[in-house]
Amino acid sequence: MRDTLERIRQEAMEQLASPDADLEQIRIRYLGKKGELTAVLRGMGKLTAEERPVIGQLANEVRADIEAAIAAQGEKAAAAALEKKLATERIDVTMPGRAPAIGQRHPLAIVQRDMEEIFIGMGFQIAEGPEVEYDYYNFQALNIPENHPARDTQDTFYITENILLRSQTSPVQVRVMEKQRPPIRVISPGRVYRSDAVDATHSPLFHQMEGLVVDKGITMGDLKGMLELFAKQMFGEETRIRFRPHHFPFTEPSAEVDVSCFACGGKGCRLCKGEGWIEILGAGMVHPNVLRNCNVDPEEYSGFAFGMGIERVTMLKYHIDDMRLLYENDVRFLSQF
Ligand code: 2U9
Repeated sequence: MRDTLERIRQEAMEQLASPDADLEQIRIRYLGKKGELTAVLRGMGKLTAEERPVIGQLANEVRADIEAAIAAQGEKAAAAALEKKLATERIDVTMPGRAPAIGQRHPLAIVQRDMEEIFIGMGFQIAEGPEVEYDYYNFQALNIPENHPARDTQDTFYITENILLRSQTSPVQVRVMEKQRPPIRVISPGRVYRSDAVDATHSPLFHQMEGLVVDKGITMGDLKGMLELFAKQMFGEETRIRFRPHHFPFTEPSAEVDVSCFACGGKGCRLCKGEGWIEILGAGMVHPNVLRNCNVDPEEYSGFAFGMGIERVTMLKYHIDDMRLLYENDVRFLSQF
C-alpha cells in the first residue's frame, strides 16, 4: 500500500510538471470520488491497527502534496495567461471615444423658439390653451359670423355642433382677455387644424404664432414698429416691412405684411419669385366687437393682433420647398438643421 501511495504521488507530480497539464483531469484521476488515492483509502479497512495510522498519515501527505501542486500549477497557468494577454492586447488610452449620436431640435421647433425669444425680449408672455375648442372661442368671439367661409365644414374639423379642433390660436387670446385686464401682451404659439388636403404647402395640422397687445392708446404705429423690430431680428438687420390692405373679421383695419426678401435684399430672386417682397403675416387693430365680446371697453382700450404660420417662415428661412418634409421625420433631413 505504501508503494502504491508513493507511485501515485510520483505519477501525479510528473503529470503536473508538464506545462500543458490538464489540472482538473489530474485532480479527478487521483483525488476524485472514484480516483486512485480514494481507492487506496477505501482499502485501509484491511490493514492492521498498527499499519493504519502510518498509512493514513502517508495518504494525507500524498493528498496534500498533490493538492498543493495543482494549486501552484493553477496559479502559474493564470499568470502565464495574463502575461500572454498583456503582450498581445493593447489599449490605446489616447484614442478618442466614440461619440453617441445626439438628436437635435426639429426645424419647426428651432423657428418657434427663435420667434418666442424675440417676442419675450419685447415683453410678451407666452399663452397656451386647448386644441379642442368651443365654436364660441374659435369663431363667435372673434367676430366671425355664422355664414363666413372660414366656418365652412370644408375648412374646420367639427367634433360636435359647437366643439371643434381650433383652426387658429386666437381662441387662446380670447381666453386671456376674459381672465386678465389690460395691459395685455401675449403670444400664442401652437398647433391648429384645418380640413385641407396634404400638398407641398398645405397640411391638416400646422403651427401658428399669434400675438395680441391691448392697452390704452395702442395704435397702428405700435403695430408697425413692433413688427419691424421682429422682422429685423428674425430675418436680418437690413430687412424692411410693408403693409398691404386686407380684410380679417377680427381686425379693423387689417393688413397683410411683407418683408423685403432676405435672400436677395429686394432685387428679386427665386425665393421671392422676382417680387423683392415675401408675405409673412397678417395683422391689424383688434375689432371693437372682439374687445366688447371679451369685456374690454373699446372706448377705453385699443389693441393690435397679428398671426403667422410657423411652417411658412421655416420653409422660407431654410429654403424647404415641400411642407411634407417637416412631418415625415426622416433623420437624413432633420439632421441638417
Ligand atoms: C384676438 C384678436 C385678433 C390674429 C390675427 C392674422 C391676422 C392672420 C393668419 C396668418 C397665416 C393665419 O396661419 S395663417 O393662415 N393670421 O393673418 N391673425 S390678425 O388676430 C386676433 C387674434 C386674437 C383676440
